[in-house]
This record gives sequence, structure tokens and C-alpha cells, in this order.
Amino acid sequence: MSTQTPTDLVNAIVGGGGVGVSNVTFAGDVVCAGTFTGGTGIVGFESGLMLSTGNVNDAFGPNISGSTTGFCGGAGDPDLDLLVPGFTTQDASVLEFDFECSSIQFITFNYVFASEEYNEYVNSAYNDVFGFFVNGVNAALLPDGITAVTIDTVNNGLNPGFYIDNDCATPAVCGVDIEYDGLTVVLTVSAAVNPGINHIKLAVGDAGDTAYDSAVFIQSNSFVCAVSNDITIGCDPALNHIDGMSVDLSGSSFGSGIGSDLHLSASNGPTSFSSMGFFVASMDGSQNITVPNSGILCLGAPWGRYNTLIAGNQSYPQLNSLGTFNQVTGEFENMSGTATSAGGLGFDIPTEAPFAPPGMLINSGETWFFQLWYRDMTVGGGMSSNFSNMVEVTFP
Ligand SMILES: [Ca+2]
Ligand SMILES: [Ca+2]
Ligand SMILES: [Ca+2]
Ligand SMILES: [Ca+2]
Repeated sequence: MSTQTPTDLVNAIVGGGGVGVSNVTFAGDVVCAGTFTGGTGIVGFESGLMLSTGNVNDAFGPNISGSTTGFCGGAGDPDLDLLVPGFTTQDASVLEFDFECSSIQFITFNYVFASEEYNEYVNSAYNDVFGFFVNGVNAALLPDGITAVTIDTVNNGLNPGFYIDNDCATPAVCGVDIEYDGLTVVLTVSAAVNPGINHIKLAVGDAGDTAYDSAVFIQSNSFVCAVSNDITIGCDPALNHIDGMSVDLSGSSFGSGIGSDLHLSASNGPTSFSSMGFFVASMDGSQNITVPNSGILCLGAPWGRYNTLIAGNQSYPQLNSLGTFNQVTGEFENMSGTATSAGGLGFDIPTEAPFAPPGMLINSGETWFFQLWYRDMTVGGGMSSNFSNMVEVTFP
């Protein structure tokens, strides 16, 4: 845990390119905000940003108190006050900034809320509160899109599936290596944003008094512009490869501008030999035929491969998705440098579709289907091939 400048705090959570950030401000005490590492197995992600109503260094486990309390200068926040009618918040930690997404209409990020107010102050006046205000509207909601995440709405009695009890007293369960007596599972914010400049306020505050800390943890690099929610998986699961697993293809936004802002990644690949592969695309995802020793081809014709050899033109390097599966992790690693993710995992789909002759574009509003083709082996040691499952994307 370490305290940082406001810009450091924002940089800790903004991932990839594409999220233009400006006008960063922080209100609160410097000891009540910071960055952290080592969160795996505790909050559910390794590193990120933390905002607290007490000293961030009091977050470390084990849980030795039911009432850990720190102070952040006293001042509350008017937007938080509106979430707890009748109360004035205090000790608020408030990080605000403007951001801009290039042509994409959603923002997402992952977080956990934790509090010492659990469990004794559930359904009481002493309810600490947090909010992620996107253009003034709180986006910290349960997956139903309606219920605000609060101590009173996520606890042992209400929405317990989103709650991890860590209270050593009521009842005595405190297996998580963190001071907070209760915390949420990892939750995701998904909020529509406007073209151009948007504003977000990330805020947590004490309510009722300044005692008993509460905090929010936001996952590093998880704050990204999203390709809407319109990514679905099909033709799943794929046929198992020689090592007994099926390759999982998934899609996400990578938030910068090679083209369509879609990032494909593939995992669970063969590790017993060096397997290469590349991505293929089609506007028809209805085929679903099993090819002996070659997996399930889900894409209908015509389909094209993101491979400079088939494009037949070295001036189109962005179409080269050739890669290999890491023989330790089974993750697909891009060999041609056209993946923006850490470690070059996966592939950033360009605007141009991989058909020969080149020049066909993926256009806004179109639905496309993607699979990974890769080298597989037969049980007898002969060479074969296989496919991942399929990702279907309607481009915004
Ligand atoms: Ca505690
Ligand atoms: Ca407590
Ligand atoms: Ca406090
Ligand atoms: Ca409190």
C-alpha cells in the first residue's frame, strides 16, 4: 500500500489506450487513498487503487478488530449525501477526472467494496456509503442494473451471493486476510457514456460518524472503454485438443485505435508441444460442422484468416495474427506485435477484414464471427488442427 499523487491514482486503474484522461482532482486526506499490490486471494485481483474513509495502511489483514477507525480530514461529499437521505457524510475520499472514449459508448471497470461497519451496522443509521458517479449518476449497481451496492443491500441477509462475510464476531468467520469485517465479491461497473468528454467521481465516505472504516478497491488497468455489451460466445465448447482441453476464445475492448476496438484472447491451448495459430473471421456464424481431426468449424463461407500470407501483401501487417500458445500458461501470444494487451496476448482486430483481395472493411453496425485456428496433434503423434469456440460481435 502506498500513497500517490491524484494522477498516479488514476493511472493505476486506466488500462490500455483510448481512455483520454484530464482534470484529475482528489479531495480527502492523502493517507486515505493509495495504490496496492498483493490483492490476489484477498480482494480478488492483484493490484489497483484504494479509496478509504480511514488510513489505507489499516487495510492489511488479518482481521484483528471489529471497529478499525481512521480519519481523513472530516469533510464529506454532497453527492454521497444524496445516497443517504437524512445524513451528512464525513471523511470522504473523492477522486474525480474527465475521460473520453474514441467512438465507443460504454465504460467498464472492476471493484470491491469493503467495510468495518459489517455486520453489526447492517440496516442501521451508521451506513457508510460509496458511489461511482458517471456524469452525475451512480453506476455502482448490482448486475440487475437497479440496486445500488450498499451495506444494507449486500450482506448476509440480502444478496448474499455478492457478499463475503469476514466478521470475526457475528458469526465468527474471518478467513480473508484483510482488516475489513465484510466485503463484496468482484463487481463490474458498466455505464453508458457520451461522445466527447465525460466526468467520473469515485467517492467513499463515512456516514453517521467518522468511525469504522470503509473502502473501495478498483482493479488496475480495468477502467477501459468498452465495445458495448454486445459480445457473445457461440459454438461452445470447442473440441478438446491433445492435452484434453478446449481452447476458450473471448472478446473485450482494448480501447485504442487500430480499428474496431475489439481484442480477442485465447486460453487453455496445448502446452505439450509448441502450437501455432491465427484468427479467422466471417459474417456467417451458423456453420458448426465437425471436421475429423480438425475441430469444429463454426464460420460459414466466405471466411478469411488474419495472416499476411493469405492477404498476399506485406503492406498489411495489421492483418497478421500469427501466434503461439505459451507452453506454461496455455495463453495465445501474438508474434507480430498487433496486440495491445500486456505480454502481447491475443490479437487486436483491425478495421480491415482478412479477405483477398484486401480492402474489405468491418463497418459499424455489422455482426462478425471469430474463431482461432491452431495446430493440434493426434494421439498417435500425427499433425492435425483444431478450432476454438466462436466469438460473435456486433460493432458499435
Ligand atoms: Ca475488522
Ligand atoms: Ca465490524
Ligand atoms: Ca473515518
Ligand atoms: Ca464508518
